[in-house]
Amino acid sequence: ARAAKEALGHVKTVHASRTQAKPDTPPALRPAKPGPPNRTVYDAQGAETLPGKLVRKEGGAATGDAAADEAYEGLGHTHRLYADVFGRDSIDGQGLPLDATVHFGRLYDNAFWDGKQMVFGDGDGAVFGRFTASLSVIGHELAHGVTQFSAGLAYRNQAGALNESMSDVFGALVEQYVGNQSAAQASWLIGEGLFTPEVQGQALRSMKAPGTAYDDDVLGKDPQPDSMDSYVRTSADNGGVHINSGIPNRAFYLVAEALGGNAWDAPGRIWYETLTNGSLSTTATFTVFARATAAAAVELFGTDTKEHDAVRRAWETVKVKL
Ligand code: ASN
Ligand code: ZN
Repeated sequence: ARAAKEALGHVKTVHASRTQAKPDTPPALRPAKPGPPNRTVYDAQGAETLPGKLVRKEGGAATGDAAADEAYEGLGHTHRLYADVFGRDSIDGQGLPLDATVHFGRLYDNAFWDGKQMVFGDGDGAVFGRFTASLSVIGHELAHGVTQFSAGLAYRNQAGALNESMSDVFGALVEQYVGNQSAAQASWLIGEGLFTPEVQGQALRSMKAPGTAYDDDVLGKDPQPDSMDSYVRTSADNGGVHINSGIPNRAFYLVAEALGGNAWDAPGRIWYETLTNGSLSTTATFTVFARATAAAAVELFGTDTKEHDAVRRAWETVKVKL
């Protein structure tokens, strides 16, 4: 039960016209078109040594092992979201190989990014099943790598909750993109399908309604706040990074709800721009981040546009001062 609880705690494109006087962007400054992914999946075979035994490389046949094949496919889907929608080539924007290890440890109730690769446990079978079963979890872990190579948000206090929220946002977007779900159709759940039938709960977290994802005898009630009124001040979990992420998660959901359509379009572009344009400091607070999303909305869509309004209103609803 304690291990399970810990898991919850963690658990412009410019078209140059021919007649334009301005010269094209010089080749050295032009971002390279994203290439295909370069995935490698390893099997730790129940040990906690990384990376483990290589079981599938890019282009290799399915292994027949569900965890290994889910990891391979999930990394591919996530790479495709960044490439197709945001023009980003992998975790570092430069085609970084995607490495993942499955069957990490025994009855291991978690998944993580270790600074270099993704790692997935099998779950204890009582509370959690295998962590590769949820595409939003695979997208969440890969997004930790993207954050590391972009804004570099520190993993503590509000910056840490923003780091966690970035992973939930892009984890949710991968699932929606692959399922071709609009913001209105999406579940906005992170880690759906991870709990065994023994657990009273639908997922690790809900971005739409933070604090309602589960309520169980073993796990207790989902502790996520849905506005600054219930912000949790704690020294546990690096200052409650997996708890307070509920606040920026809901802000993203509210932007997507207000704008309708697909969340990876305008909302995703605004958040991606904020994360990657170099304007955030590594210790950004919720207010600093909120202002940066408003600035990104203005930059991409213009002042007082519906996108700019949706962003301002969302932060107002979750009571983050702009
Ligand atoms: N599943 C957690 C996460 O990626 C693991 C952790 O907190 N290190 O946030
Ligand atoms: Zn995380």
